[in-house]
Amino acid sequence: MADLFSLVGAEMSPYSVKVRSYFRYKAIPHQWILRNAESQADYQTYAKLPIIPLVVTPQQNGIQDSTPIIDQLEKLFPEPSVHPEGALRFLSALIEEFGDEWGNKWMFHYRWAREVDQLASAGRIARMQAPNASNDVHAALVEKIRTRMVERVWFVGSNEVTASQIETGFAEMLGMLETHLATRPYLFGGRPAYGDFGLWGQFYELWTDPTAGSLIEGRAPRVLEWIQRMLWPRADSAFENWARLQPTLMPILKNQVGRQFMTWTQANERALAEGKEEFSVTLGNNVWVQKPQKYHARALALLRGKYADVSDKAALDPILEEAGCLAALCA
Ligand SMILES: N[C@@H](CCC(=O)N[C@@H](CS)C(=O)NCC(=O)O)C(=O)O
Repeated sequence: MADLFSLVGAEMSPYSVKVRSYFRYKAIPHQWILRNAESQADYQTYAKLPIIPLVVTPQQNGIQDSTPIIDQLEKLFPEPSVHPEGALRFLSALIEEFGDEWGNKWMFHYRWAREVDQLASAGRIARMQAPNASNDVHAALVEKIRTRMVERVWFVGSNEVTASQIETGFAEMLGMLETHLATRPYLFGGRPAYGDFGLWGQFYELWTDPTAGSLIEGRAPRVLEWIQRMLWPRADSAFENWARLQPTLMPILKNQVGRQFMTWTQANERALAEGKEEFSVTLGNNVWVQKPQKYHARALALLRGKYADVSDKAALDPILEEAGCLAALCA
């Protein structure tokens, strides 16, 4: 047991399942520990932030935040690498960040916007927290969780103004991803890349909820296969090159990552710098309104660091420029 990593997380946490999928891909010996009252003492010993997932190494060090967790593990377990070569390596990191941050808006919105999803999700969380509760206690817990989470949905920017934009954006992404995955098992070809893990964590959760799950199952069979494949990812063949990926990946980079996420990112950053309570930004043809997200600044700094570390940007910059992503990275 001494060589085991512990992964404290929850089935309904996109960042937890993202890291679990990575552990499985790398065949890293680990135990999955459900975050609940029973694991509380261990969790408190190693967690510095009140979030999951938490990874505890065999040397008893706690690591948090799924992106740095994977970065650290990738150094210890470099094969098979999750990083494609050249410009694709950064594009994969960009999609990872997009999944974590923008994909989380779809996920959180769909989970808590409608009654059918609220009840299904609060019910699952309540059973996870208190599996032995009587029916009455369970019902009260469901209501408590539902009320608390619905109140928090504004946090990711889901509100009356943005709800339809989030849903339209998700439908567009689903269509583009379906096309992209029609000829390949993973985002960058025959094996999972860093970007797959970030985007997949959110898609997996969307799939397990009633409304988004039915959209995926009804409209996007290739995406569904990818979601199921990524539960136990495998290296089937090599990564593809940009020439092959470009026709169906560039539309995703342009319409989703550049036009929406990176534009939003810059506006969020400005709003934080100006100490604003709320900000608005034009994304495509719509005006988006929300309170700034503090946490995002750290993730953006990390992404900019990765961009700065790319030694030869000759192939990368024209792609980022065309996708509308360059300005936010060079700021
Ligand atoms: N950026 C972090 C985000 C982690 C996160 O937000 N986790 C959520 C669950 S998915 C959490 O623990 N939230 C606090 C809570 O639920 O009390 C990561 O990638 O690990």
